[in-house]
Amino acid sequence: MEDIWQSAMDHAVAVARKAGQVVREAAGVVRADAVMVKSSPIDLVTQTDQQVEKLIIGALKSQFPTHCFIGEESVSAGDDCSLTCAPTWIIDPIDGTTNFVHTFPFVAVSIGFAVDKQVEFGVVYSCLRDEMFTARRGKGAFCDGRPLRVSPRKDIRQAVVATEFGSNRDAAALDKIFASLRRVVDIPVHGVRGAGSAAINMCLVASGCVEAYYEIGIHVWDVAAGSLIVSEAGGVLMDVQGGPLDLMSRRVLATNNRNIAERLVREIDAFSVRRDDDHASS
Ligand code: LIP
Repeated sequence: MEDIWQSAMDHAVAVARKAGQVVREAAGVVRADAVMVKSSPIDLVTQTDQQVEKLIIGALKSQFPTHCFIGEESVSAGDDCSLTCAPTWIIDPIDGTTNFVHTFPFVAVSIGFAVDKQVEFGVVYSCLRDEMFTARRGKGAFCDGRPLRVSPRKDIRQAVVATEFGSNRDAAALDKIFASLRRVVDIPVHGVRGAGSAAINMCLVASGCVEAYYEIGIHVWDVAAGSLIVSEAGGVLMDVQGGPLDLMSRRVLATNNRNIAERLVREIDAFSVRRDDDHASS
């Protein structure tokens, strides 16, 4: 089994690099009329997202025709979004589409691979900055081959916390997002930041640049790869109300240690969003 997944990971890294080159070349030349919207006016998608997802899935399927695939744009187009025990590739062709449209430099190709619902390896290619983040279960996390380690800071008052406003503009959700933010700022922490890409926020936790990242409203393709990069760098993953991270719940809390995670759980005003695998109302 070991060798099979290692060669799959090597292939994923090569595919992510190729996909990232396409994204990099397209960034900065996105025409305003080529930007479309999905669930809300600030949930953006471009032809590059769709083209790059086809490129990634095509390249992976040619080597692994029997595997399952969950891709952001394929799910948007009506494909099933269920995580079963089967080997499953979880793909976000452009994590940070708004950044891509505006050439804000945090844009990632994210490829996670899960077996038995457990992420075996994760690849996040920060393509505008040309940084390749990788992790394999039990074998550590790396950026361009350098080992990653989370921040050693223990005191939340010395922490930088990353979070995002997401694309939900429902008034009740916004109230909770701002209430949480106010409480976190008021701890007080050293600062609050947001890269505009869940995958890159998680790589920032893994790299020790920020102590924590939380968000409600992300999708499994935003965080599958990044979750393993955080845990393999020594970090902690939780639900925003405590308890284990559920990749399909659309809620994530990633931190450098358990104390900071538990403190943030106390400050976050959590709310539920429709799960990625909720087929009842689709
Ligand atoms: C984005 C996430 C980000 C979130 C945005 C969006 P996309 O992913 O990475 O954390 O705040 O609303 O979901 O849509 O660019 O792949």
